[in-house]
Amino acid sequence: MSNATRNTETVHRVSFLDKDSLSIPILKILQADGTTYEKAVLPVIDQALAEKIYDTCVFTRVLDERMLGAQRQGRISFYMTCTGEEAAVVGSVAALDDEDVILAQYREHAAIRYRGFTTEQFMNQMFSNEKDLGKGRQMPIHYGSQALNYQTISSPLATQIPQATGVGYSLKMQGKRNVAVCYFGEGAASEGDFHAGMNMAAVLNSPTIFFCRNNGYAISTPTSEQFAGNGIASRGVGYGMHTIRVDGNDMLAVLAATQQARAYALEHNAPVLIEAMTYRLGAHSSSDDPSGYRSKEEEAKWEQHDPVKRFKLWMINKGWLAENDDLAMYEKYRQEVLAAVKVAEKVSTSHVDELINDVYDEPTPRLKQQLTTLKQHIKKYPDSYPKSAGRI
Ligand SMILES: Cc1ncc(C[n+]2csc(CCOP(=O)(O)OP(=O)(O)O)c2C)c(N)n1
Ligand SMILES: [Mg+2]
Repeated sequence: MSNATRNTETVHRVSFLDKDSLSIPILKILQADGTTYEKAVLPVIDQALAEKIYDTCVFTRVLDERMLGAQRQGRISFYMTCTGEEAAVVGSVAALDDEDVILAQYREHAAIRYRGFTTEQFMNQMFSNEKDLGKGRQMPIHYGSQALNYQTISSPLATQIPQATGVGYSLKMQGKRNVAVCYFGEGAASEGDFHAGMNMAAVLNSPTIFFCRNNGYAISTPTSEQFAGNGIASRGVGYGMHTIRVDGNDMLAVLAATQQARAYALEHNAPVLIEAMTYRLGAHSSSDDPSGYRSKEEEAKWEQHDPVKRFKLWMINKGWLAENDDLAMYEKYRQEVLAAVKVAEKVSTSHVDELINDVYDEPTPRLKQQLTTLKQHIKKYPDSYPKSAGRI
């Protein structure tokens, strides 16, 4: 046959497939009480790795709590939390090599932290000051770091998906033993870019891990109103991709799936799709109020599945952590974040000329014109802009 259909089975009466024709199991390793399922095959993990994972979770919880507070106080303009999804993000990044290139959506700051992004770097970005690696030109939470192989977050949904396909392909062409890793939400998977990127990756054999955080919502839209199919995993199979669905609140399941996905992607020069089933415990962003579209009972149910608590119990069972060991960690990070806020909010913004630098090799005439207009505007309304922006 000239097309690429695989099976040659024929039937002689009409018989349709439906979404339940494909049964997709969920990988679960860790139980609610911190013990593992009897027949579970554990990921590769030692005490040092477990401690790094837990430390990243604690930092992320503290950062989210404090920075949402800072947003409420008017100190930063916007914030998004990862609360409830820490196992999906940290469990996956912990399976990677530091040279694997991450292209994230926006709720994966725990991953850049895991790679070594400092508290000061977080603050410089969120306060849009001149020390920010992006020179303060992006909204808060749009982190990026060339040194950490973490491409800068971009607000338009799903743009990172075809880009990740290209990054994975280029890593292969360069002969590197590394993969691209693309994080996205189930909502972003409704964009055309998702389909283009997935299909290209499968056809062109791009070693890319597509990691979907299926957290139940795209802002206020529940998954039941987003798609009628069997989640996102069914699409991976449709594109001819190695695919797995995991309990996204189970640190060990996510770690195991991502370790094996990475090994497979490298060995076969092929993409893998991981669908992590989780729940966005917080609001979509600091601009959102979930009470308008979901019940407190639903949230309370998911609070019972706290991924950080479950992993902590496992560490206690292993004898790698004692019940109250983390109190000091939480306190240390609270102090650290608070101190970093106080420093970063006093650092001046970049010179306004930086707005158009390194966008193109040379600023285009149109950009130069827009900058001139902006400077005139700032001169006219100096009180509406930070003093440092007025250095023109
Ligand atoms: C192209 C585009 N359309 C709409 C938006 C507005 N928007 C920002 S986040 C979001 C929801 C995305 O949901 P999901 O991908 O599930 O990620 P989650 O927020 O649940 O982590 C929407 C609609 C956008 N940023 N870009
Ligand atoms: Mg979502």
